[in-house]
Amino acid sequence: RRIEFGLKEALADNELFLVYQPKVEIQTGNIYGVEALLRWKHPILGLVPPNEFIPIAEESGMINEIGYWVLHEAVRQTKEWHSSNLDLHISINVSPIQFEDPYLFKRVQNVVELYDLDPNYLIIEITETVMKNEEHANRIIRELHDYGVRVAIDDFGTGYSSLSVLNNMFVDMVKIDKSFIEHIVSKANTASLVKTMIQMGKSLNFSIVAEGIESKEQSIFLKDNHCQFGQGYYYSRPVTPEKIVDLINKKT
Ligand code: G
Ligand code: G
Ligand code: MN
Ligand code: NA
Repeated sequence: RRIEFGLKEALADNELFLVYQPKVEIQTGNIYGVEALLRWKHPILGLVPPNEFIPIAEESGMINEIGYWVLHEAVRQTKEWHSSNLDLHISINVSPIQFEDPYLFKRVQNVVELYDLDPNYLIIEITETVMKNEEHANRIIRELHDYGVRVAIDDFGTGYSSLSVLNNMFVDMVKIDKSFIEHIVSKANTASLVKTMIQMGKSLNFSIVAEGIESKEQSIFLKDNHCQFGQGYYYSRPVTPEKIVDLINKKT
């Protein structure tokens, strides 16, 4: 297919780039870190959305190579921010295919050491899908966790994993899917569900990130209910690294 063909050149021709969405401490509004989100600017097709090319990269196996490019680039950028005294944490999305790689931990460790990043600044985002192979997932999560890299469960609530997954695994962060946040102000049952998830985070000892916050009302609800972190267009869309610096300087 046309996109698949182009994707092979995308890496070599520098057509891939990352944008970064702030992750905010809800109580203070301070930017705690950023999530790296992949973009592809095709020379003819223009900007191809990740929802179109990531599935193709996964089917063709190219996601591994692309995934390591993302890891390198995001860690490199984070070190650049650190050298200008911007103390940001970095979150990276890892595809379930990449997660199957038995050497994933080693590869992550290599990149962290190459750029001399404190591993505590790196957060790996995975979806509930990876729990299908529970033993393998557990081993990798444990290795990352022991090394100091944190693991977040992305899009939580949309998969089929049970609460026991969160209880038995070394998961450090849970991101409540935006389909829930969308209705926290308008639907009472969604509001209680989200409150329960926040409580659960407190008792099981992982932080909660609310995704897809688009309104002030939603942010107030989450603040009142002691949710720790938030992301969404209300705070900022994904932006260039330069824009991240501007956003932080404007705040201080
Ligand atoms: O910005 P948004 O349109 O950025 O992202 C769409 C989807 O693509 C999301 O599900 C997001 O997790 C996924 N995505 C964005 N960047 C990456 C990446 O670097 N690797 C993987 N595996 N998925 C990504
Ligand atoms: O699957 P994951 O959570 O990694 O991807 C995040 C996706 O959500 C990206 O496509 C990102 O651009 C998008 N996103 C971030 N904030 C908002 C928001 O406030 N509203 C909506 N609709 N999408 C958002
Ligand atoms: Mn994510
Ligand atoms: Na998500």
